[in-house]
Amino acid sequence: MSYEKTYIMLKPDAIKRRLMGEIISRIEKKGYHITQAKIMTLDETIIAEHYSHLLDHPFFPKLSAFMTSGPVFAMVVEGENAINGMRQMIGATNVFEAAPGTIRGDYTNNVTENVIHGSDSPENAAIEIARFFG
Ligand code: IDP
Ligand code: MG
Repeated sequence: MSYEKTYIMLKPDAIKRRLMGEIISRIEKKGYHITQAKIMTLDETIIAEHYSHLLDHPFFPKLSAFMTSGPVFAMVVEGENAINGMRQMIGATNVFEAAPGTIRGDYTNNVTENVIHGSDSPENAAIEIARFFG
């Protein structure tokens, strides 16, 4: 176990549905620290970078349109095992397999509009924190 920083982003659906407070509260109650945060609107260029592993998928244009459709809430979340711990809290990418009690399991039934992003590895956490917080 090690003390880690991860990049967490509440997606435009979370902001539109006014779920920010509830989700931030769940992160805090777990014991993590939110050490940086900002609301921003992303453009297609940064989404193509952030989701470069998905550029060739047929759903990419829909994903990009969604992610640029309104503001996101970006955070650096810190704590013991924060990277994997947040992924556990977020739940599966396939929302139909996201367990009840996870954020996706509790708040969405839509494969694209799935409320929240969390870094999937220490390497990507460092890249994503640098990408969005400089
Ligand atoms: P993750 O968000 O759980 O890390 P990724 O595979 O990195 O999953 O996918 C990034 C985002 O792309 C997902 O969170 C979701 O918004 C969207 N996405 C992933 N797979 C699909 C799909 O099959 N159809 C539509 N959108 C998808
Ligand atoms: Mg991912």
